[in-house]
Amino acid sequence: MKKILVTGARGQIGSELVTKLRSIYGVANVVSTDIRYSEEESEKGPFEVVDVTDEKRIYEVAKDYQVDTIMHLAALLSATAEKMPKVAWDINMGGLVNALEVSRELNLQFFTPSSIGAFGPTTPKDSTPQDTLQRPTTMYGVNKVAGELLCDYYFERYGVDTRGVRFPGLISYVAPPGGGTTDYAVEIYYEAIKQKAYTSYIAEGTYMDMMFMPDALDAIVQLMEADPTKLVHRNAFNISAISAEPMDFAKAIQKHIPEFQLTFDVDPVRQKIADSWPNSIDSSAAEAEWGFKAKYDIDNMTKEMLEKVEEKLK
Ligand code: AKB
Repeated sequence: MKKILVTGARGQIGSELVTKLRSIYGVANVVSTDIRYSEEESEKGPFEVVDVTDEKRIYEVAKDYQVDTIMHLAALLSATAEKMPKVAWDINMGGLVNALEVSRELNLQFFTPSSIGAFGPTTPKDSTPQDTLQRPTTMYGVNKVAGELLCDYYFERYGVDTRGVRFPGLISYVAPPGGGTTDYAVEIYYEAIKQKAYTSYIAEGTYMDMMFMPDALDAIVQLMEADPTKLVHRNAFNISAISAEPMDFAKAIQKHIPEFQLTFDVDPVRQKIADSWPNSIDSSAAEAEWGFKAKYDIDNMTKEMLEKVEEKLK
């Protein structure tokens, strides 16, 4: 039985991951932590305030609860990181090295997400291979590549069981993303229900990888449970479910809301980030080494997103 500490647990992934992990491993075996206190969160199960830039505090909580795994999610996303590059470096890299150090000291299994942002304009754009050129041009991407290498280093040098995936844009109706480049693919569903219209800050024809949150959560659990002898790669596996541009979302939404209208007002900062990322990544290493398989495509995801967002907004 695992005992897991989750950092950044109130963010977009953490809000759902903690619930999923508790349903598998038991409420008491998942310690939710975040920089912000939450009454609601502390009523659901073990919850502690942890600032990941404070290594001593991560150590204290990990030791007190005798966890055997850290899932380190606390990080700034791409668009926010571009606004505050130095803060992003401090949080994204400082938090990561602290969580890795605690994992080394206490001999813990370790997961942290990388991203399609770890690729750059010189990376092959279509079917981006698992092992390829990674020269990102954003602070977020620099953090993600350095993070992948750092996790490999802790595995090779200290034997820490580090594992990770390169997440595409994650789409969910539970918690909103904050400060990402792919956030339009969540906003579009809310606006489809509220206004029957959406203005995209990403230009028509800009393809990026996307995935519905249930597939992302399954991937984390599956990778962490995977037989280590089968893992050729560790940090981090390409995984994707959907390669789509804004019009693909509009067309999928129009199957349920025919009057839905998509217009464009491009944000140059986020567009530049999107243009530097792949159109579609190749998940075959994850499929071969630990059986990754997404259940959702754009159509079944859209149906569920529209139903759930409608219920939520009632
Ligand atoms: C972002 O847009 O920054 C994230 C990501 C793809 O890593 N959703």
